[in-house]
Amino acid sequence: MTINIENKVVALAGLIAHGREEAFDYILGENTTKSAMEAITAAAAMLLLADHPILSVNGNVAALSPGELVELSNISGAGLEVNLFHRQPGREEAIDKVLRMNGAKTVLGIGAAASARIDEIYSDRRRVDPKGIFKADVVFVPLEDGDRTEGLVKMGKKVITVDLNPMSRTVQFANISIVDNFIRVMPLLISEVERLQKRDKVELEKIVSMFSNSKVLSDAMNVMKNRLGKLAEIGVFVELNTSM
Ligand code: PTJ
Repeated sequence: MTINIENKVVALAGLIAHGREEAFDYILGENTTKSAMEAITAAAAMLLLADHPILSVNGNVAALSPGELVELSNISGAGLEVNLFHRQPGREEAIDKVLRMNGAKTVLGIGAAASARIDEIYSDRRRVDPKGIFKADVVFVPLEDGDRTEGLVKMGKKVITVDLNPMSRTVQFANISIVDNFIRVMPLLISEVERLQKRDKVELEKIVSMFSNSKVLSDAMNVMKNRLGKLAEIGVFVELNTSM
């Protein structure tokens, strides 16, 4: 599925978020960097260590990689919960349908099921499912707004995010930030979960404890800075791509 607003899966603001992503991906070089891969490995380990992991699904991620979200849920044991910033009528149901068409058996957070309230969050996202985000210890919140990430962290939850903007409040607050395009991240995250599935708890804990979010953010900014520096020197984008 592509990013369009006709079927209600993606909010109008989702188109703006998508445009921002394209700009950052251009600067990053449209590749998964070494430090993004480190973050993906740490995220896989954190999901496997969790007692109640939840994958939070918004309109953009449901449109971009629905099949991979269901696959990640199946192999990691994490629940799928629809949690929207823009709760226009019909959107939750449209996203529920997309996930079920891609094989999801259970989707949390739809309609009255989102009966719990998180006081630390001020947007519509505060309404969550008591069986899902409310009791989760680890929450995967890709393409997220900063307030919610901060709220979840304040509640003592571990937060994993995906965001191409290394300066967003979300990546600053999250425990593990993957600065990469969501569509590149999902297949890699699935294969890392598969690879680490048989490792023991001590080894997984070591991967998580060795991970530094600030180092990963600094690396992402350096990759962008260096690419822009090269581009400024050469002045021709085509040459930049072949010379790096
Ligand atoms: O479906 P809803 O109602 O829950 O709304 C979803 C959006 C994305 C509209 C909502 O969460 C929102 O407004 O988010 P923001 O504050 O625009 O933040 C989204 C972040 O995700 C921005 O920093 C974008 O650069 C980033 N982003 C967008 N698309 C991708 C991305 N990062 C990685 N991969 C992408 N494909």
